[in-house]
Amino acid sequence: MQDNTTDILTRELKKRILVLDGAMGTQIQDLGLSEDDYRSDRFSDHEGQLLGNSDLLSLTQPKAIRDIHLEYLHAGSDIIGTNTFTATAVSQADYGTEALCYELNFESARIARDAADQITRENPEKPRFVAGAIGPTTRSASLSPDVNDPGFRNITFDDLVEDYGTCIQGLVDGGADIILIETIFDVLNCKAAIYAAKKAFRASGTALPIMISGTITDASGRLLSGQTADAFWASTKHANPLSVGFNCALGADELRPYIEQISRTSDCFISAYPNRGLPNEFGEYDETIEHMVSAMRDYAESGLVNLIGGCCGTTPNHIRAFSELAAASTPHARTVQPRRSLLSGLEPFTITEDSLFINVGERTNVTGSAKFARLIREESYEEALDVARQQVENGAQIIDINMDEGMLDSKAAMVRFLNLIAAEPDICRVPIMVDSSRWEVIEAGLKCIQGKSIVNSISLKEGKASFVEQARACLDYGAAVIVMAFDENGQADNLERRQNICRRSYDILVNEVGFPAEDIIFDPNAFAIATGIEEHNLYGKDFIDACTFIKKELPHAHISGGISNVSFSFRGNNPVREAIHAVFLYHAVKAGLTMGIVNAGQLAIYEEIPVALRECIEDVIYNRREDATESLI
Ligand code: THG
Repeated sequence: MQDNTTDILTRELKKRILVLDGAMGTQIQDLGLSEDDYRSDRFSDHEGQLLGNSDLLSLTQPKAIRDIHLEYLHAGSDIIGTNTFTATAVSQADYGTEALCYELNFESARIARDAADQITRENPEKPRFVAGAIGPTTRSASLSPDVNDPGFRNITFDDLVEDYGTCIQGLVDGGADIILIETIFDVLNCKAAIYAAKKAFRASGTALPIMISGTITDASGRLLSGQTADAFWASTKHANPLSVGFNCALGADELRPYIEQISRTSDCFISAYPNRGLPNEFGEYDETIEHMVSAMRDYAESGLVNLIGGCCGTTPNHIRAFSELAAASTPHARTVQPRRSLLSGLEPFTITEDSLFINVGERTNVTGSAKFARLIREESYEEALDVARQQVENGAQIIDINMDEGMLDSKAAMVRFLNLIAAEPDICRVPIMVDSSRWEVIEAGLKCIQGKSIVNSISLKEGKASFVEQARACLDYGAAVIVMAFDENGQADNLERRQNICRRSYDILVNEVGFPAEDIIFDPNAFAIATGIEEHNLYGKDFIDACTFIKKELPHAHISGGISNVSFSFRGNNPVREAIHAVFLYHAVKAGLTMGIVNAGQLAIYEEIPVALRECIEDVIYNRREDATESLI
């Protein structure tokens, strides 16, 4: 039944523009209900006010809610949203009704289901659907409510997953056809909802389509948490949503550029259900229906949308007008996107097959920088943030963060630092690479980041089962992965093992886990060269040859390496180290290296390195002479 509904929905969406409903709040207000009406018999003894808890009406005034749904259905809504916008425990706690969460969602879905089914029976040619609405809550997982403590949070990802999980289960059990995550102002909250939905779908064996709708509340064109429309798409694409779009906010006129933007970058159906303009000083909406309809007509005529509806202030009359408009318009044709990795901080970052070399800043690593290690140990987080900021200023397009040190509580340090970074737009505009050899540290980090990050790293080190489990988790959190050439027998240290492990990892990820190949970044182990140990003589050449192999044999995957590792035996001699990095990069990039973890401020240029030195380094890298290392020294 459920799969069938999804098929029908998709078919309808290809054919025509579907109409959502309008505001529930405005309709409820018009009823002029009293405190006693909100309570009914069931909550007559409840302590504290219940007036204003509109989702509670699904339990106490179910007929009123059903009638509002019917009005919208009669006006032409194809999809109605459940009366559950604030039916999370976080929001219900304001009324002391948080224990009702499951029931509120279940009953609200049931009421909407009944109403939709009744109207579908009357006219089976126009099937009606129920979208289970998930609101943003009043709390924000990536913003601090305390201006004096930007790293503070009053809600965590885990809290939200649990809360949303209950809501989603109620909506699914009550008969919703779709999960609609709406009015998203903090994309980390949305990612928690996506995570909860995937978990709930797996547990119940029913996967409903997901619709995602953000809200852009200011003229800078960003969500409240700072992301642009494209970054928002990059961060939520892993939900594989049926639709993405925007609702609420400034009204149809102001929303248009962002709808246009996301219709170009995403590859799913596009939704738009704006407010009826901006409210006046009394909180009322004055914008005329004609005005809103003419703005929406422009959306439709420009081929931008597949789903239209109204948010705050809109009424069944709006929906009636939108239905006429929809019937006379052609739907947006989903944009076909090239295969590419879409990452994000506050801004999007795209990796394609022809991307130029990408700098990943290495300095925010307690094992790679004595200074950064000291700052973290001493809890000098302000200065530690400066290290990150300098990396970005010096050209790092992604920053690697590593807190793996025995003396540290790595998990706590990772969480603290990432929460602080989230308050620094000049740092968190770039994507983050969460670097740890401990999965629990990586997972704690992913729960703090609203953007699409890179996990550094996973591998077959502990066997296939945990590799698969971690890869699946990356899909649930929405992260790309670095896969190290490492298996049950250890780290690959020759070309053949590098090739075999990368291929085996790729096959498992792509064929068994369903991981998008463009979100896989192989690291074929950049080891120190010129160490004087004979077994190390091919380390440089094997890495480069492994790049050639990956590029050719493992389609769409990308390649990374820890470049400063290569020069480790020249520690203390920075000019030579930098020359080695430049020469090594020059050849590795030619062989297909996509990105390198580097000291972003200190990259020398191949052509500027004295020829004699350059040749010495090339002799070492390619193991061209017996005395290569000696002559370099
Ligand atoms: N692959 C992947 N991730 C990685 C690595 C890799 N993460 C960590 C590391 N290797 C890459 N990062 C660094 C960071 C710093 C240095 C080397 C690699 C480094 N630091 C100087 C030193 O130790 O001599 C500077 C010391 C200081 O400033 O105190 O060389 O390979 N996936």
